[in-house]
Amino acid sequence: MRHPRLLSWVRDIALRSRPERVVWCDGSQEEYERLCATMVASGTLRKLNPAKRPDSYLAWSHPSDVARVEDRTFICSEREEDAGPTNNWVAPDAMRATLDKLFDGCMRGRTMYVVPFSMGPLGSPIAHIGIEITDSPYVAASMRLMTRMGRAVFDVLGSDGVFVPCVHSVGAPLASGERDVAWPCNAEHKYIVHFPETREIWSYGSGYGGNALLGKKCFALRIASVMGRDQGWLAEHMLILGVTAPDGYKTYVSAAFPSACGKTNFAMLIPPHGLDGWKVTTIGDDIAWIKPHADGRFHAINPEAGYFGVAPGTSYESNPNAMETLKRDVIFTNVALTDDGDVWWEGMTKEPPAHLTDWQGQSWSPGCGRKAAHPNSRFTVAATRCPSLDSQWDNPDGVPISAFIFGARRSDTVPLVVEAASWEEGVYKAATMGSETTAAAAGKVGQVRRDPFAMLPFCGYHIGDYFSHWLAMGKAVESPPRIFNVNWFRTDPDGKFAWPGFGQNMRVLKWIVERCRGQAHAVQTPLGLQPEYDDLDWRGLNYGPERFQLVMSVDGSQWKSELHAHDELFAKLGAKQPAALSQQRRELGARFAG
Ligand code: SAT
Ligand code: MN
Repeated sequence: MRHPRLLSWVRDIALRSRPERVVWCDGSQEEYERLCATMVASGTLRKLNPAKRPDSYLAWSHPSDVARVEDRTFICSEREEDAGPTNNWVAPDAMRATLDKLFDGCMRGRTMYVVPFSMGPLGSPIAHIGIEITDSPYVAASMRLMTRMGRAVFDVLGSDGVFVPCVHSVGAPLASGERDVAWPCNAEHKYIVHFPETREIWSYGSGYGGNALLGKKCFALRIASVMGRDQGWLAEHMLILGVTAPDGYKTYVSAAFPSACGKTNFAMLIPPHGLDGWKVTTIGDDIAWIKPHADGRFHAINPEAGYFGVAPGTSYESNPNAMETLKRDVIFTNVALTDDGDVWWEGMTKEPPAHLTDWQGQSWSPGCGRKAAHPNSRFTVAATRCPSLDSQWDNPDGVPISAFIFGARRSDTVPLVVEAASWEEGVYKAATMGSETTAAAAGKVGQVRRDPFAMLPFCGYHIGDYFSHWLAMGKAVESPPRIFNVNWFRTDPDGKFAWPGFGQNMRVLKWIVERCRGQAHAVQTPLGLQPEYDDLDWRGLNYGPERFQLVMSVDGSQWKSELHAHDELFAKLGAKQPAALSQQRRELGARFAG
């Protein structure tokens, strides 16, 4: 490794945080096993029964460190207006002063790992490199599953290549002789900090998921969204999947949903009975980097190389491919432990086991009134374990995208599917999307909030500028993708889901790819272009026109308050409100009035 800037940065962080030792990670299997063995010895990980779940581990976090902390997440741009109304802003100098204090000696008694990683196929023109410094072996091991991590990154960097510096500490220095706890973190101080101009990430106090695996939301979304704005591409909270039709034609689509709304299930979908000739393959389940390609289309890569998916609700019924992916080589976090050394979570089986140890280490039995797994418990596993992995998933050229799908979690108002009549209309719909909150972020669950492009907690700059960037990107390629909205979560008058979801979502996906191929029919409605009952393929499913009407219905009075919520979002944008979206709002209002 001969990269003077990188070396002096690592030296500087070590001098400030004063770890006991510094380890440069090479990304090897031996190193991964060593990290896991260290964590088994320290009590961070428990090795699962190798007969049940080979080479797999379970971590239980501190009960205060279980999800992303959006109110402790900061975009420290030079000017406050560049962070915009949806981000927490602190002036860079003030934040640097805070970080100086926090990081002073914060790694005492710990090992500091230097983790080189590539987001995207090594050397791909769409990929970018990061180096994470962390005092958490859990983070180092997870980064090996989630990214292309290791020594080869230094070859790509050469002696002066560009990388995003990511500094992470659990914020729990050890006094000499002090015994470590199983999940070190800082219950009082948490800071997830981004400096967009200098493209730096600093994270303090949490060891969990997106707070700590800095390649994910911090780099691949918040910092990358800024890079995309400046360089003319898109970093999106989107899965990428391929759909192969019975005639062999393959279509790639990219779909944005808020956290914990089934992106992993959709990305690994198995077509239901009746649509047996169709096939879905997986490129990614959470993030897409999308760049204009010389062929006149957008090409996308999955910058990640693994899945950090929500465990509860994952089952052989809801997602057989995920269950197969999880058979071995997995790190589970905050799920329950079975008496024979395996894992369990709510929804994995219809009948829960008679006895478990819950995610907080307490004895658990059905009916005890507590959840056995935390609602935001997760699995971390390499993409290469996934049976539906697409043959092109590692292609440095990416895959051409034919459709963007935006999904929200709404029990009412928003219909099952609608296609935008134009790029501008699609951008409007994505920008004004509302969704019920989930356990992926600390805070209240089930409240509708505007979540533009499913990027509310992930856009690293002013959301109004982000809308303008999207509007402009529609002209960056000759053939921009079509834009669709979906909602799998409509409920009936009894409060039950009215759409069967999961594999049955293939019926909607089929209509979408057929629209892209000019093969499917739609009617114009006040909301856009929508299928009629006979436009979807119902073979193998008993789902009548009345049920369809229920999930497709658009209620004028609900839309009145929906449009009001759009206006409240736009009111926050002030002068950054793009004129094209004001125009869309006027047209939509007129269609509902008329
Ligand atoms: O950000 S995490 O990776 O912890 C989870 C999510 O919000 O999708
Ligand atoms: Mn996500």
